[in-house]
Amino acid sequence: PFLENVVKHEQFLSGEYNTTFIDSSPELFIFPKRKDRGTKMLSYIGNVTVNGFPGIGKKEKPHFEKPAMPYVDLSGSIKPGTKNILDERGPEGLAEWVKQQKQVLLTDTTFRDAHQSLLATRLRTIDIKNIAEPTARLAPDLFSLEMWGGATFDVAYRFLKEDPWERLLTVRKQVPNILLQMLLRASNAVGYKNYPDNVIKEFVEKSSNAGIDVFRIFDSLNWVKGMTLAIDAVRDSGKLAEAAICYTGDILDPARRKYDLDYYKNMARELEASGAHILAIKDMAGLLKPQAAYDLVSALKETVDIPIHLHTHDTSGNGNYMYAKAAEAGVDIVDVAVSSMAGLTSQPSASTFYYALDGMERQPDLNVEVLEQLSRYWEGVRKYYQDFESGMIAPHTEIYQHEMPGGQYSNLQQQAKAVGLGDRWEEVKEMYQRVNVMFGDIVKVTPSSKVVGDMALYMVQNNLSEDDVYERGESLDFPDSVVEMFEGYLGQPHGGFPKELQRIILKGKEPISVRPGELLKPVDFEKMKEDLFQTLNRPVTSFEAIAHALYPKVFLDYAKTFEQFGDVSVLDTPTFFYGMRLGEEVEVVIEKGKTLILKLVSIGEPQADGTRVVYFELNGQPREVVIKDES
Ligand code: 3PY
Ligand code: ZN
Repeated sequence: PFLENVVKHEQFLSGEYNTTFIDSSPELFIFPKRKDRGTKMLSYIGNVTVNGFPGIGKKEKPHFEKPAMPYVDLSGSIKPGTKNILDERGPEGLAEWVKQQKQVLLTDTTFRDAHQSLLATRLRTIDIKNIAEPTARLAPDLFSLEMWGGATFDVAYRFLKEDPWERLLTVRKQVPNILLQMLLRASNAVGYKNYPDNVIKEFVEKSSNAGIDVFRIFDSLNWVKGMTLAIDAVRDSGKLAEAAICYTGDILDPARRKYDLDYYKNMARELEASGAHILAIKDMAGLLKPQAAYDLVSALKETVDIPIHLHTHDTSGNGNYMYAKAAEAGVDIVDVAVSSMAGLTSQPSASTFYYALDGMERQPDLNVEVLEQLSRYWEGVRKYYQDFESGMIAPHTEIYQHEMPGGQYSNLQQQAKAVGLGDRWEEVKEMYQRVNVMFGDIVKVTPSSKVVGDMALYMVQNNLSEDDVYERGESLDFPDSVVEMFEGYLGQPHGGFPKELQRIILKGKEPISVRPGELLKPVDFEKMKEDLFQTLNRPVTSFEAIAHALYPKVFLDYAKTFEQFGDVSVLDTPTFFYGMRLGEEVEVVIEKGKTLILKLVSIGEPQADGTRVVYFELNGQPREVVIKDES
């Protein structure tokens, strides 16, 4: 059916055939209906109803109100925005336009970092899709929507059983006017380790084809040498290369001189010289204090000519005060989220920032009532994800001590619980801080932050102190991630690794000092596609081949689940997480104009082989599925 779709596609018929239209034409992947689509969906629902959802467990489905949709007329044309400027003037022209704006511009992170940091990245495409066009119409003055990258890529496949590329294509279709932005971990792409150079290039090219306009590129050790390949790839794609400096330490603390103003100024100069169109200050843990922001932004404004985009997490509660000081110092763009998805480990609230700048000439230029309407929608949606909330309910100023990134806090807490350290969480946080000192005070952001977290867990679990590591290190089996980082496979930290510790951890292995990408064998994508064709018994797209190159097992597991349950991304979120109540009826739009009406009639008693028969009605017709009861 895929090839049938391709040869019927208008671009193929018009003779303009090239491979890129395949990747940017989602309709090619919509195949004629298979007869058993309904049964597959019922199998999924039956399974979640009987066995629960991973991370939630078996739980009675709560009653949720439908999220309030904003009032918006969907009939007229959509007001042009920054995406139109990019298309007309190119990346340099857009950067110039940014510098000319008097007001502070806003990036809305609700579709990515906000839920990565508040809801364990579990936000599903359907809840984004429903608000994407209203957002495009109501908030065309946003600089960008951060909606992809970071942890969203693997979490979509791994836990949500949906395709992240579909999310990107869908949002692009609904939002033609605002720049779409992603977070790219430089040579780690959207993963946790360095990948071969051709994987990074291919990933950037295809992400750009599918709709990304702004790539925020960072290296987890602030190693510029690890970033240039990604910057070049983005420039080659004609999109905006936003190169980030990860903010670490405290420039106001005279006792901590490793990351001082000169360090940041030098890195900014290097990134500008490497071809960045925009400079980002990525304050991933929310460590940047208001006066520090003023000093840093003022200094960087004098150092580089490109616009400055500031990112933070509001864990301490100081986020908006810090942004106001950055605005005074001339910051061009800041990252915010709609208020019901803002604050704490997420970004500062957009409307709070708006009101904070009332009476000031740099106040954002947008309709704040619209932000309230969008916030009401998200307030409703957020309730669907209540089982993924971190439990943090008030500001944590201890962040200034442990320096853990916003997106890591709840993850490491889960990791600690999984290894039986749930009741020693305070010790883990303290150890995280001590490990950082032992590692020589490094930048901590995905994936280096995970290495620090792994080592902290390892030390708490084995009751080890720093002295123990130095004295007994030769006989200790350190976590793989720690060994790999000290081997140089995440790149080189500022000032190098502590030599003695590196020797102990590597136990005689020689570290590398070159760019890991230079040593990694390129992926043969054509061969990979052929192999996948054999494994999956169907043609695979370039998008899928990249997913497989980045996450082979995660992707294949996803493909297997898709085979078993079909496309579950069309289910409403409560049904996806909790299944159905007895007697409940839900409507599922499986494609435009085609709706299934499902009713759960009864659940049979467990049988001798551990299965249960679950009885449904599908469009009024009885259907039953057999489910293995895992309890
Ligand atoms: C990510 O890499 O996912 C991050 O959000 C880092 O801050
Ligand atoms: Zn962040």
